[in-house]
Amino acid sequence: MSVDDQHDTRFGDTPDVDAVVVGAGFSGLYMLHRLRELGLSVRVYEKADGVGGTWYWNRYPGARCDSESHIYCYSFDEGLLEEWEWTERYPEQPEILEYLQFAADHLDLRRDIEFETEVTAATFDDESGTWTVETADGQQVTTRFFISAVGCLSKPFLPDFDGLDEFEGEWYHTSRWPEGGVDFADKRVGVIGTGSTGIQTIPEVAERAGHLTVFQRTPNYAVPARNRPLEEDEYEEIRANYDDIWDRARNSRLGMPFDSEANSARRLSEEEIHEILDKRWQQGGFRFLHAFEPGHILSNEETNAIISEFIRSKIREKVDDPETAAKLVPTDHPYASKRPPMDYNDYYGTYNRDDVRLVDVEAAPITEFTADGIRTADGHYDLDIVVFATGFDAMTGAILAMDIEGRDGLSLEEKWSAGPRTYLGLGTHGFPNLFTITGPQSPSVLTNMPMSIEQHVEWITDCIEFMDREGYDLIEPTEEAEDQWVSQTNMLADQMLFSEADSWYRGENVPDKPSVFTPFPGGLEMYRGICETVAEKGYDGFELRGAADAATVEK
Ligand code: N01
Repeated sequence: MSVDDQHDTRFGDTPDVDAVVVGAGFSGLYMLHRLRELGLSVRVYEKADGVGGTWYWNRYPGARCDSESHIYCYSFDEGLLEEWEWTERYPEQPEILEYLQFAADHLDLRRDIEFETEVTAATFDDESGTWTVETADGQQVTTRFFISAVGCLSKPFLPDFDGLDEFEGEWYHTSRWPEGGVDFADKRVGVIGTGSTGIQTIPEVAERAGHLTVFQRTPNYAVPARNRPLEEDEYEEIRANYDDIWDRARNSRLGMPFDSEANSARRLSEEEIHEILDKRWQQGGFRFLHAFEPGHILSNEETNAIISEFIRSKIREKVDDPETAAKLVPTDHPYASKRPPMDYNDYYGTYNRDDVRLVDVEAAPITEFTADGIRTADGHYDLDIVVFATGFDAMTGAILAMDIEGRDGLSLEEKWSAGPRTYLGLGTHGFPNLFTITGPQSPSVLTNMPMSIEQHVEWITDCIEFMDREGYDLIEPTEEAEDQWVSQTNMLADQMLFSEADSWYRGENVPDKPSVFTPFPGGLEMYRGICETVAEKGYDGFELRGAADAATVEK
């Protein structure tokens, strides 16, 4: 099908395009590629002036991906795998951005992307069975499929501190970093936040600033990443084994091809467990989370307690001052019940520097910004620059930033007011032909993202192909299937340790956001199997409506 030969809707109207995709990061780019292969006309809208998504925006010093580079890329295209070569074990932001630019050129994607164009609204019209998508610059385009590729961590969260307007210094959110960088030389800098981002950036800022004050509310379990250059022969071996690597990654819980030393620690002595942990500590990164089967670590209190204590002892070893060490040791949540961060550049050792100070804002919260800095309940800190490493309105924030209206005027914001409700994280009842790539209640952020993205994009592509082949215009999850999926996601989460941490996984970092566990916690392998079965059964749990007679077929 070409732009001039588009699919008529069931009432004969021709939409402007077959599909609108929002976002030109990993998911939007691949979605565009696959839909074009199907012969659909596609328009991608991207707010930024270039491709990259997360990797366009997150330019803060130290920004790097915690997934290993050889699996943090597309697996579907031999040419991409052959022509691209990562330089380090973990890819740095500029290199990932360059990779996505390279992929966009390699697949000739840019001609269907409108940059610097923000989608503000999308409204479904039941009469014509089409969506009307609106952009901030006043465009209106009709489309058959409306596909969100906005990412899970793309709407920054900025706490509402009193007095920020009065602050006379500079301030930046890590995910809206100026392209030219920030000059920290001789400046008194404050960093708020010690999540994955804060832990990546704090050692880098400490290197550059005159003085650094870190405002920490909750300490975290940072595991050494053990980054290093990738050697040529190592890379050759990776290339030679890619089929096996992808096969193992796709059929794993976390979308990573790593083995565990043992499925469970249950029958092992504490000494044996420590031996394994020591070995995995040396390997670093997510290989540590694979010391035992990750599902076991994430659900077994006893094993998790041993691992948590193991990391605490490592933190105490690293930090010279016992009082500072005590503040840095997490005791309020189990390891990995929040997203486990990685330490690239001696994060804990950074607190041994004379020019770095740690302030516990759980004990004495930030009360306000002043013209000269930050006031907490027990003092004032003079600052020239403040860095907000305060995270995101995750999982739903960027989708709900668009005013999405489904059948009968139902707004998505209203529908999700008590937390997201989806079927498979791919769609939601009341919103026909809306697909959400790595949407809430899919594995997404609990996995190596490109693996989950590819699985979603391929499933959506197959689904659209099926619809066209069988003569269906509209697809929409049934309410029953959705209710069942939400219950299943919650039930699995309740069996794990996630409820023991206040985290963005549960929306708890954003005031007034409903506290609901949002990713699907059963793992990529289980999830993939469920999605495949749904498709094999003719899209079980979805309602399909046909072109000719608008007949409703419940599967
Ligand atoms: O955000 P976070 P992030 N006063 O929400 C603190 C991904 N990522 O940007 O823990 C004081 O984790 C907050 O404190 P607390 C990764 O999935 C990926 O670091 O809520 N402090 C916390 O310390 C990650 O999980 C890569 O008590 C306040 C911090 O700010 C996700 O992005 C690299 C506060 C926010 O931590 C988000 O990480 C980097 C307040 N009012 C990140 N409000 C890759 O590898 C918040 N905080 C791809």
